[in-house]
Amino acid sequence: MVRTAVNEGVLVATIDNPPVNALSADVRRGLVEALRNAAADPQVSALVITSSGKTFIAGADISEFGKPPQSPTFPELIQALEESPKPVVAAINGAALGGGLEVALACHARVAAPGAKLGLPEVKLGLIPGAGGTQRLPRLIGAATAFRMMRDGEPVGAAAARDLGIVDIVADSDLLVTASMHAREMARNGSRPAARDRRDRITEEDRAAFEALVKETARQMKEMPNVAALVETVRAVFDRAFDDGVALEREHFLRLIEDDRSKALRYVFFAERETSRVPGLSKDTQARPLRRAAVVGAGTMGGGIAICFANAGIPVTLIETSEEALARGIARIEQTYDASVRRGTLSPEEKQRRLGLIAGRAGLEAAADADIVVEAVFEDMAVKTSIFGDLDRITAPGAILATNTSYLDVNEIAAATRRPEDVIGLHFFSPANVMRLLEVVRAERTSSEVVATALSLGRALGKIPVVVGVCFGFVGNRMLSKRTVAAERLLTAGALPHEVDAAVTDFGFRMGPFAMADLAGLDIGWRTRKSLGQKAPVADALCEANRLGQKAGKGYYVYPEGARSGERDPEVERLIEKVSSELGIKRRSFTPDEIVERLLYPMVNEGARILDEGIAARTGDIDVIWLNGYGWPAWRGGPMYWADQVGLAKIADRLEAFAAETGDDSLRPAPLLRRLADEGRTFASLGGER
Ligand code: T1G
Repeated sequence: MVRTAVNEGVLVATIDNPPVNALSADVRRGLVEALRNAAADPQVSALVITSSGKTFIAGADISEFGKPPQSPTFPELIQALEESPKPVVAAINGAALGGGLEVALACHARVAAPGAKLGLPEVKLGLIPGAGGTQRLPRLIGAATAFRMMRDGEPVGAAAARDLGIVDIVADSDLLVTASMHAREMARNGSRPAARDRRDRITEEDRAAFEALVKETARQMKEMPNVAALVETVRAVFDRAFDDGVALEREHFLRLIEDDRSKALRYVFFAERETSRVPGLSKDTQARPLRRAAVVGAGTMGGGIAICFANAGIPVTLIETSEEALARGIARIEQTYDASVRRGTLSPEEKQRRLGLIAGRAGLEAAADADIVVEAVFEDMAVKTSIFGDLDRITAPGAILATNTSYLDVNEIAAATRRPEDVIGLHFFSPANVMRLLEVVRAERTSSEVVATALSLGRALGKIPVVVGVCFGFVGNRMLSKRTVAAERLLTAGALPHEVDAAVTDFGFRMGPFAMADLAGLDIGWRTRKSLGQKAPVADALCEANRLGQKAGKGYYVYPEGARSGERDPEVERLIEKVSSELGIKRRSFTPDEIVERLLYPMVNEGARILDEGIAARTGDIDVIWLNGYGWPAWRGGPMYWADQVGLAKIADRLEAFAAETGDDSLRPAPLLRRLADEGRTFASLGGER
């Protein structure tokens, strides 16, 4: 766990705890022992702490949270570092995050490799730094700058860390040599500066800047208790002694560790990484090299997908049927990049470089040299099967043929080719260059190598790829369709759009279902319902009245010229009441809690069916899909995690009541949900079991 070696009077302690050198109890023990040995060894004048691998220290071992703390605790390690009678230098060879950076801050100097990243991301886990970071970092770089780093949880690079005052030296040559030389120099001049003693950055100007940032943070403080705690703890830098500040930090940290939001966010952290474990797919399955891609269809989705490839540095041919359609698609891509340049998140040079990776062509023959083709034309099976038949003929053997369909049968598409083993679904979410979720739809004949290639590609594109099976709507849209039916039913039963949307945004979503429908356009759902012979009386009536959403200036809401969001429209409310009357429904009011139950329990029920059918490998995958594709609030963990907190027995009983009340048998508890409820179990208790 911690290897030590003495070299010319410097004891080098190297942490070796793969995969990311998390600060487990063993590592903490090894470091305290190295400090003790160094103090007792007259041949040792100083210490250097470093790690093996590409990460310095990824922080505390998150999997240890909630378990009884093991000695030495984190604070004991920090104290041993700072009080070491011999100077201790951190040689930061890679990411120093959370407790990893706090260890470095407790050292007397910090030397970083050029590619190192340093940050305190605890806020993303619903926590605050818990090993002195909220007190030491402000003393090194000022409270305002430190607060922003901790509030946003984003790391900084080595050079920026030096400019801020976190790092003393960026070692352009050998990190260990540089760090050891610095340690010897400190030993020679008896220097052991401690961050805790610094006061020069804590000024009235800094306090003003800090308080201004706090004002900007009001919404986050209201929504997340850890952000409020962070404000109070950093403010202590101005008003309290160091040890009091550390005590306050510790008090908040220990309370937040038990907070339900933090537990959910820690669950999400592991669930997002668990998705890469695909049943039946060996970790050693080699991905195919993808040197060039092609995207068929330069519409909103196709253009967004082409941007994903270009952003990842993969040359991509964007294919349309005509030069005019192509020109429109390329123009839309340029507009997207121009917006990033305007926001300052992309340099003009980088924009040009990425545009240079996108070659627009008319005609499918242009896909001939692609290692992977992603089809993103409209949702018509005849069109898709024709395109795949052509691509099968045009592309080289071994080229992967992917469809971006959001609900059609990928097996049927694969059957249109002579290479079903090379056909897969890559379901991007709109806007494709923004949304992190990628549903990787594994068809019956898709080979393991193609699945492995899709997973590797998804990560290269900066996505979270989740493997799902073939069914109507796969996982996300299949569950969404249940919420959509439930939302429509609430309208005819007595609720109004703004009441439903308010209940959903109060639950934690950024947008409610009706505002979302107006944004996406009501005609998409209308076309799908018509193709399936389904009815949604209110939504159909709105479409028939040409109320197609924001693009039409009105949908469930009305959008006055230039308005930033929709406003209630009495005309819509009269239309809804008329539909209820025609259906013979006596309208009644619904509480926000009832609205949430009626919308989300049917989704959870569908998730249970999806699990039972093997369309998703585990409950965590379903949660990751909803967190990254549909805006489920991360601090609630995802629909299946949330259902476990509500209690499956309660959900099953309420679903029985909904089914009886509506006569809709599909609302009856799915067999798996019923079984778990009767056994007093949770979805989480399933593990890999189905
Ligand atoms: N604890 C336990 N396991 C961890 C871990 C951690 N801190 N970080 C990563 N892992 C596991 C992860 O689950 C995965 O496992 C494997 O390592 C590779 O991770 C007191 C309280 C470091 C940038 O929030 O950001 O310190 O799936 O796929 O893409 O104030 O991991 O292989 O079995 O992400 O190369 C604060 C979390 C903790 C940093 C590397 N630290 N980690 O990214 O690998 S709280 C963090 C990361 C804390 C103190 C507080 C990233 C990474 P498996 P990976 P990667």
